Amino acid sequence: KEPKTIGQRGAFIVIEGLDRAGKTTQARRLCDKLYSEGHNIKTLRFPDRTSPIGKMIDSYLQSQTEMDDHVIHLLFSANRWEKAKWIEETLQRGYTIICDRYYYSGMVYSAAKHNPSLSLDWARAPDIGLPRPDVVVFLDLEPEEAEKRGGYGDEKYEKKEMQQRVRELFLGLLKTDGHEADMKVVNAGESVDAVGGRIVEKVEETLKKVAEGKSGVG
Ligand code: T5A
Ligand code: NA
Repeated sequence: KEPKTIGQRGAFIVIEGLDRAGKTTQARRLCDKLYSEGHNIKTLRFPDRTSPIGKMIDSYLQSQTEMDDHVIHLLFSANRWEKAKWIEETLQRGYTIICDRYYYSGMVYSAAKHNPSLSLDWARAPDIGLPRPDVVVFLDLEPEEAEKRGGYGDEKYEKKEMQQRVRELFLGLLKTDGHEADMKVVNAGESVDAVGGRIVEKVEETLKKVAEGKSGVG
């Protein structure tokens, strides 16, 4: 069918949050909703575990491979750069992209390790120049609540102390000027429907801005 947004670029929507905050669940719901309204949609997730770099990341996250903190950080970033051109082109073709995690996760998870030579600024550097989102929805959840959800504890970073530091760093990004996109916080502790409704509110504001040519990024 004809794109609803023909002649106009799509919006770049990023869903961020702690492990188990419901990012994948909500990204899928949002995709279905926007698609049913006639938008052209593509989805993306990071890490993309399908590429050769993604396979190295997967092996690290499953504790099958050990890596220096800087090395794994740069692989996560490279994994995004692998998709950068595709993101630009897809937006230009009028598709809205819904992306499950992006460089915000990249920065905060690495900086949360408290490695003295891996500051938040160092962590940000390799991602400079990647396509900028029009909106970032941050799903905020108490690590205690996250722990109660299915599957928690299987992967490398799924430990309460780490998640607590990650949350503090995410919330810190909200107060930092110049960290690009408009970051919107949604309480992820409510029901799937309630959280979904809040996300749609935020995203509709952004879609309107993009349609009016008023979103400065993307
Ligand atoms: N990472 C990632 C980095 O260190 N650097 C980087 O640059 C990047 C991109 C893997 C790890 O990699 C790190 C961060 C991570 O530690 P991942 O592949 O995104 O990243 O992780 P996953 O394990 O796939 O996903 P998450 O654990 O983050 O889960 P989601 O997607 O937030 O949550 P979801 O939707 O799968 O839901 C989890 C469970 O909760 C339930 C769901 O049914 C499911 O069982 N649930 C709810 N329960 C109650 N109420 C709600 N509102 C619920 N919503 C979902
Ligand atoms: Na996920």
